[in-house]
Amino acid sequence: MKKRIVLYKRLSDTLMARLQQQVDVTWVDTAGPDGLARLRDALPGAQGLLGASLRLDSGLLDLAPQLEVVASVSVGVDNYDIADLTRRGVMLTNTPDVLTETTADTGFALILASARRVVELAGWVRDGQWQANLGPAHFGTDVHGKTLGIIGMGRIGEALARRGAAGFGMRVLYHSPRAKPAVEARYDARHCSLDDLLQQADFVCLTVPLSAATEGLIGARELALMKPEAMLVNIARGRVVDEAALIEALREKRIRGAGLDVFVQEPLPSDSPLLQLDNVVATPHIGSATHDTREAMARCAVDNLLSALAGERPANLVNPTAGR
Ligand code: 8YV
Repeated sequence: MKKRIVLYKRLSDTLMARLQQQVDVTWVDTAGPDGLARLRDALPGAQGLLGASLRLDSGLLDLAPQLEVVASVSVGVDNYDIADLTRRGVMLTNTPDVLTETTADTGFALILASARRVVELAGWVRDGQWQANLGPAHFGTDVHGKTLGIIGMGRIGEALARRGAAGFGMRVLYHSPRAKPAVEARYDARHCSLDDLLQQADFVCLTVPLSAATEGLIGARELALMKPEAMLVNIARGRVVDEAALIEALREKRIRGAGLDVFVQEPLPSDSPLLQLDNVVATPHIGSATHDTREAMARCAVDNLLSALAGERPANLVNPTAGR
């Protein structure tokens, strides 16, 4: 008897065909006002879930008492109650590694776009404003040779350090719970306190996972420590930053600008004050969003799901004590 899974993130035809060979698949479109109701109707009897970006609370999990595994198409798992899943004996898997380089590219795209005012000035050209040679009013700031401050030195943080040190000759500072001697040796990076990093970095880049320890990590106090010519780049999660404090610091030009790919509320409302600021580059959570990488993530999630349903230990198990 094939096991049944609920799929709530679209897969390529290739991956869908592979999945349907092994399990019975119930596709649920969770978008729109009735999306959650459709998910609730599909959950009873499901042994597996595959998707992303949905908060699977206890109310939903209560509807799926036979659930064995949740395979997330993401590296971040802040939208799951891991303790609750573990108590229920439900394995949670994620998709690290496959998205590291693409997400670090996004981080550097935001560093460069923010520093050189690419979005603002591209709009200026499009609006027919380019009538003469540029003057200081339209100059940006250099990236090469500056100080890159990375908060969070995991896979993505290290990929950013490589880009900064090897690609742009940047001095690399980083803040993380533990020093990473290998990273320091490879990129001449220096482990420092959060305050030291904020006071010295020209680009402060957030790559930490969202947790109780990192929520609100960058607030008014931390922003006030940054140099007025410094820029903040967030490719982590919106709630790592006190968004109201950031808006005020940007409005008052207490920091030069921000490159943001994640927000407290996503999609970012069109009336967000962030979108009224010329010194903000806002992108719609495109961190891992390339064709190749999203296919690789989905493939990794399918591997994790099928492995777990076959009674094996999945490669990317977030909660190893579940299922025991
Ligand atoms: C997307 C991410 O949210 O992997 C993560 O944690 O934030 C992004 O890659 C995710 O890929 C949604 O499918």
